[in-house]
Amino acid sequence: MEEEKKTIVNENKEDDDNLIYKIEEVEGEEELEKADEHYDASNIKVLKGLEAVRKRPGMYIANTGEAGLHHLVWEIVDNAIDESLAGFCHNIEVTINKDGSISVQDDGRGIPVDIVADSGLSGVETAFTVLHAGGKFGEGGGYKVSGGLHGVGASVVNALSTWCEVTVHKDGGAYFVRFEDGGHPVGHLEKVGEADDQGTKVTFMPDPEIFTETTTFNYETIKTRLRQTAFLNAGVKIILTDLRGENARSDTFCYEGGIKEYVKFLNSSKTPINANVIYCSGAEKVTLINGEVEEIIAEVAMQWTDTANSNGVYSFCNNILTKEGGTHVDGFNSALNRTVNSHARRLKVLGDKDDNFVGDDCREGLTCIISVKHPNPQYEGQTKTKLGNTEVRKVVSNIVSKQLDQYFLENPDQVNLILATVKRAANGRMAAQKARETARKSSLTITNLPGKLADCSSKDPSECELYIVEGNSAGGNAKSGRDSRTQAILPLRGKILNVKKANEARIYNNAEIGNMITAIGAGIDSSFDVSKIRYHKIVIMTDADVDGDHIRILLLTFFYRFMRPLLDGGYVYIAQPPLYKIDYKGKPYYAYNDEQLERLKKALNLKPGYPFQRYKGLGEMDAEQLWETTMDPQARKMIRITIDDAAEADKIFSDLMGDDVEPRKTFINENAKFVTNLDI
Ligand code: 28G
Repeated sequence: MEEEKKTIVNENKEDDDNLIYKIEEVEGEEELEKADEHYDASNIKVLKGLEAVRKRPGMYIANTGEAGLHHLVWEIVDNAIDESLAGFCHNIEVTINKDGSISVQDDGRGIPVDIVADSGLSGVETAFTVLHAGGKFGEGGGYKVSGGLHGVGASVVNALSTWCEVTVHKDGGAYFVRFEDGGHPVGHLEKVGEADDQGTKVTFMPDPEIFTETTTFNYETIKTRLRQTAFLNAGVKIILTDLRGENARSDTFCYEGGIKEYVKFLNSSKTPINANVIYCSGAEKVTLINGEVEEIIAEVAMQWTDTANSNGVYSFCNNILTKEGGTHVDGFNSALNRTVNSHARRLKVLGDKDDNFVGDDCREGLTCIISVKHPNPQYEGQTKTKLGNTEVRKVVSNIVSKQLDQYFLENPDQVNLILATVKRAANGRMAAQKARETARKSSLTITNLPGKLADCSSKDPSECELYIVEGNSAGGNAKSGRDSRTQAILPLRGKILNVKKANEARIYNNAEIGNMITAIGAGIDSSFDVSKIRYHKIVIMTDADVDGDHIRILLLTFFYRFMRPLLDGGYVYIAQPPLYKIDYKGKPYYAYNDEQLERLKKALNLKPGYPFQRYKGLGEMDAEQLWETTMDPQARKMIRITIDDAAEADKIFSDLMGDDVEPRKTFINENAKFVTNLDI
């Protein structure tokens, strides 16, 4: 058997370059030898499959940009995590190699090396060449991470790599196979030696023909994801190492406390209400209508803080972030409401005549991780990130109801603190509602925009821009310098309210914020409707100094907490005024950073000591300069703010809002994950 197959592959290899092409021709031929028919047919299918992946990578990974590139890594790491969920892998090492390839190694059982009947190939080759071969991995009661949104298996990674090598240590042997040019095997899986340990190692080089934007792995991106993976899989040790560049970097993640530690981490710069993270967990077997029995594991970790925010609940199914929530979140919410209200009644925090607390009240300041493991998850929603399995709702709600109730009974001090927070939230909500109603009434009679706003004449939001400008004088210059057809200017006087600390009613009554809400014109908080925004670019323009940084953070925090869809939709930008100006032969030259300044000096051939101006604030530029350097859509540079990962973003904000000045300063420059550079 083995020998026959080798012959065929070697034959094909003679014309390796055109292997796929050649095989398409072969497909029509019916003269194939009987014995090889089965193998050849599946080989054709395999290579056609891999070719399909290369033709339309977008069907298998998010995109062919940086996100898609990193999906390859998640894909392989997820397979190692599956092996750890099965109980056999405890250590995972991820190494970015000097040549730019990446290796993932686990100490699991090793991918099977025996021949798989269906494909006639070894388990390893099957996994790396047959599309969706991964789909079977979960059979037999395992929990599969892959199979989620982009869980498409090792074969997709292989198809999108210039080369890929797999080493397996298993049952005393060391086995090796290499693939090239999008998944073509170079020979077969071979026993290359002995081994006294077990595990799998995969190394691959992403194909620059596919990933045309970049093939450079981002250490921070991988680090954040692996840390999250370690939090979600208690006890698994994940080591990330970067061998590129001068100094090797390395981070190790291992959390015995799992999601409990995740909550602690997310709250590390917030002030907790309940000192210890509350943890509920359990597993339930559910019999489906078709008689199948599935076991669902659920865990929830929660801690309230004094930070005003009711969106701190993050949910996962099989380690995949379920951004749109789903039945596990519904189950949690109903249990939380029931339990909080029943204890509020018992402890007379709610009187007989009072209405129940609503969901937002109960979640005020709450940071919560919900993690379920399900053998057969169904995803729904616009982005397929909403868990749909109805049986999960009851499982989570039962576990949380029972265990949170118990905790509240056993910890009277904690429950009182939590209920006080919930009550404060309810009071704030009611006051805010009143303030909102008053605001609505007055805005019904006067459809006036704020007096300070210099609006643009176009009424087409897609071409309109709102510049929020620090200080009245810069605001004046921006107003004279702008393109008044599409650019509106709203000057801000001094500092705006720190919304992290202010309560909601105060926010509605704050003049600067009120101006912003009316100018943007889409409401606020739960009534915010992004389809109504009057400008598709909201540009924050502040000085390049500490005060400017601070105002920018306050504005971003405000958007984050009260107009989140603005950030989700990528409508928020940061203007980039130049830092330096050199006057040379009667013409101004601008530089936006130190590196550019040096390049400019060289390009102009300036003698050392040639004078240049360092802009301290926007006010130092006249209207024309401000237009030329910072506002002219043809010439300006802006940074678009995006939120990749809400949990991380909230943490970043909390860090920034803390008392340290340093993290704020480095925010824009160093948080590449949070801020993506965009030339416009
Ligand atoms: C290092 C990077 C990525 C993996 C395993 C281990 C097994 C396995 C993987 O089996 C095939 C099909 C259904 C059982 C399972 C080994 C059972 C016994 C495994 C990885 C076999 C898949 N021995 N480790 N796949 N199933 N690590 N790491 O990919 O029937 S994938």
